[in-house]
Amino acid sequence: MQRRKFIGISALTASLASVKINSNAQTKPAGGPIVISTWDFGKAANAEAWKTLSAGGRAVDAVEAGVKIPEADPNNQSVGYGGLPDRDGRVTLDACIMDDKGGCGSVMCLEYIMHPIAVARLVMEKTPHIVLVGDGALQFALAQGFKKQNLLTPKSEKDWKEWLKEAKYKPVINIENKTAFNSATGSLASATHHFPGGPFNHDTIGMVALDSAGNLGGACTTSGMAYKMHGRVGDSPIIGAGLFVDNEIGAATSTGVGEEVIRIVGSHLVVELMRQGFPPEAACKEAVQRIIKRDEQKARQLQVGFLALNKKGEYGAYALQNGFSFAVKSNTEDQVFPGKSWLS
Ligand code: SD4
Repeated sequence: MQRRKFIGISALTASLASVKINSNAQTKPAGGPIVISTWDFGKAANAEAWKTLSAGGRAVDAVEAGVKIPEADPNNQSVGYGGLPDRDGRVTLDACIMDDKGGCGSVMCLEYIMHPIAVARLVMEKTPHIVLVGDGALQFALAQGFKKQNLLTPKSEKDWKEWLKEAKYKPVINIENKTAFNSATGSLASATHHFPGGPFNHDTIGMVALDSAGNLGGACTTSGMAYKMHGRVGDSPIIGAGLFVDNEIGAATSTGVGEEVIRIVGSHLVVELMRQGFPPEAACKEAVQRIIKRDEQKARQLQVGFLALNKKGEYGAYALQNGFSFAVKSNTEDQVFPGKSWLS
């Protein structure tokens, strides 16, 4: 028994050593309440979530309220209203939510509803199921009183029509321009969201929080990859891929090329690594390394980022490419950080 325990600890120590945690890791003890979310627009979403957390509310309520901000923002072309459509011009949304009791709900390929996260929450709470897709998800949403509306804004329609001229089907996530991260404002210049020949085609909001009662919650919502095939679903609404919450250990979420995240069931992997003793940033880094190991050449061409929070309120992030950013709000912090990455 003793020997087995020793071997277990030695193996863990060795694997942690191989991770080579950067000395200025953003894995700082923060304690709860705390909320973290992907990208610079996470800051406004965190501010909304904070209203619930600072009033002693539940993490699951905070994250739902928080991610509704980018969902309703017509200028955010990657989440909810104003999201870039699929190749057929249809805005199809993916979202999932998890609470501290192992509850989870998800909607995939949902059209016409501005707040897919709220529908996912009701799937969790009002049905015996976890996932509803397409027409079934819409039917459920309408029955719950959600309003049907056109989510394709004139700007997104114009961008799609521009894309149609060449209609190059390249579901490749752009790699942000590393020089454009403004650490003073915590924002990525809009130019980074464009790559030659087209508008940016990603940015999901993934948000995880720890409330003052010490409970975790998480939400993830997106319009997915721009100009995707109709019916394509990424990692974001898949429990364990785009989001995972285990109230004993921690929570994680992801952004980037969903197909790569699904292959490694990324967010679940990050949480399981934290269970083994990895700090959040090291857990994210190890998950990124799984993607690199499978196909290094391919990994050079795409972006995936993970964000994690453990039960102690420590957080960390890691991405394939430079340019990933994440926002943190706690009693002591209200900032956007550039995420560390494999490629600089
Ligand atoms: C997807 N992971 O649909 C999403 C897109 C995304 O940053 O996160 N982009 O694959």
